[in-house]
Amino acid sequence: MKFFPGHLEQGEQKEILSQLVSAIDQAPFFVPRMPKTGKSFSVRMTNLGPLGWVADKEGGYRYQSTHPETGQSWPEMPQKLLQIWDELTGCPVPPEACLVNYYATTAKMGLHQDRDEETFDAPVLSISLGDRARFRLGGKTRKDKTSSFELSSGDIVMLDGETRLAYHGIDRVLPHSSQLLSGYPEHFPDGGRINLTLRRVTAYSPTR
Ligand code: MD6
Ligand code: FE
Repeated sequence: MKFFPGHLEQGEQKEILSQLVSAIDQAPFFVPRMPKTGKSFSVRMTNLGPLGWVADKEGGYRYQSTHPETGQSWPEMPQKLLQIWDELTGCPVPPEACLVNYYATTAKMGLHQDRDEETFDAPVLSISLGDRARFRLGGKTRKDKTSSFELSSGDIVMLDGETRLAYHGIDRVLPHSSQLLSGYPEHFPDGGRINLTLRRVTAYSPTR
């Protein structure tokens, strides 16, 4: 795991957020559902880039090139996000999916592994915007001990190498701990937190 606290300055956070708001108008948040039970996630999601992660009762967890409700392609991945990926991962290929998670005040995310990708060679890069949250990180099995730390707006976490398949989740969001989302009251009336995870989905051949 690599942790880059405060990696993004406030101006950069605002730039990414304004691009996200345009993207959300094109690809609105949807409510993901658990494959077997059909139970809703408390987090709302959308995606940027050629592929997006979706979850529903019928089709399970998967990547697809279109929004599950509008049927439209996902909005383009902003150049700024591609730059951050290049700079921090050193991965020879670009990310194909940027999953956008929106947490209103009481949303959380259970302990999970990110394992729906075809390759685990590339890291997953996670960018936090808005309210602070308690992030929990464990090991490769659900039984491994976990520890938690706080993520603030502008922080970046990279799950790579041994931690690429580590269990992780969000215990809770600290309501009103950031002002960043208050610039868009019609989109985020009660503030909240946005997390972006950049992923490589398809396999690639190593460059030497
Ligand atoms: C979140 N993050 O921070 C949820 N996944 O809201 C993730 O699920 C995550 O932070 C893969 C790698 C890093 C992450
Ligand atoms: Fe994850």
